[in-house]
Amino acid sequence: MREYKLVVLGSGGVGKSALTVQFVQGIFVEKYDPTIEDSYRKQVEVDTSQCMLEILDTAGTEQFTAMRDLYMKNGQGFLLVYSITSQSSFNDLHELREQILRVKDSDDVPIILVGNKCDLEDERTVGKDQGHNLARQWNCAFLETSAKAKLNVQEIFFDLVRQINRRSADPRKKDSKKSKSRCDVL
Ligand SMILES: Nc1nc2c(ncn2[C@@H]2O[C@H](COP(=O)(O)OP(=O)(O)OP(=O)(O)O)[C@@H](O)[C@H]2O)c(=O)[nH]1
Ligand SMILES: [Mg+2]
Repeated sequence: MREYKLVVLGSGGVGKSALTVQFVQGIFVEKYDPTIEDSYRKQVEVDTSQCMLEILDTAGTEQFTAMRDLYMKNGQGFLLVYSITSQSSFNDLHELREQILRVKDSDDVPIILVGNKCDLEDERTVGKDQGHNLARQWNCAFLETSAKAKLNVQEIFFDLVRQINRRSADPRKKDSKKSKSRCDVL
């Protein structure tokens, strides 16, 4: 069975763990308990193929940057999560994406932009158009989700699996290293 290493990234409190636990266990975690690092395994069927997903739920807090390089290196697909109630969580994703592209040394990494907590419409500060625009700029997928209302939770994980499948099916995308000038190397 094919294995997929997925990494959930984003600022503290945006709902990375709630989305992961809702997907893996089908329950909504109401209590906020900041994560250090948790990993989950779940077998799912995507487009008639059995897949084993290994999901790394990371810490939103900044203390563990050395670890970040390592799990970015190992990860095959990335969920970049912000909360629609927090503009700063949206802004924080730029740096994370830069780090992913740098560590993977590629411009073409499976990524989905996730605007979580979309059940909290009254507290929204990040417009849906902002999410769409950023995804267009990054040339990546985008969905708004709610771990609480169980909206689009399965979709974001399945989308990443499909992105990874597409890349391995397309030989042109297999070696998409950034073109490096000699100056970069020296
Ligand atoms: N209303 C609402 N609350 C949510 C949603 N997702 C998460 N929460 C709540 O937001 C708080 C933080 O959620 P977590 O999943 O722990 O956040 P996190 O991103 O894992 O945070 P760190 O582990 O510190 O990085 C918790 O109280 C959750 O219950 C959602 O979709 N809607
Ligand atoms: Mg967490």
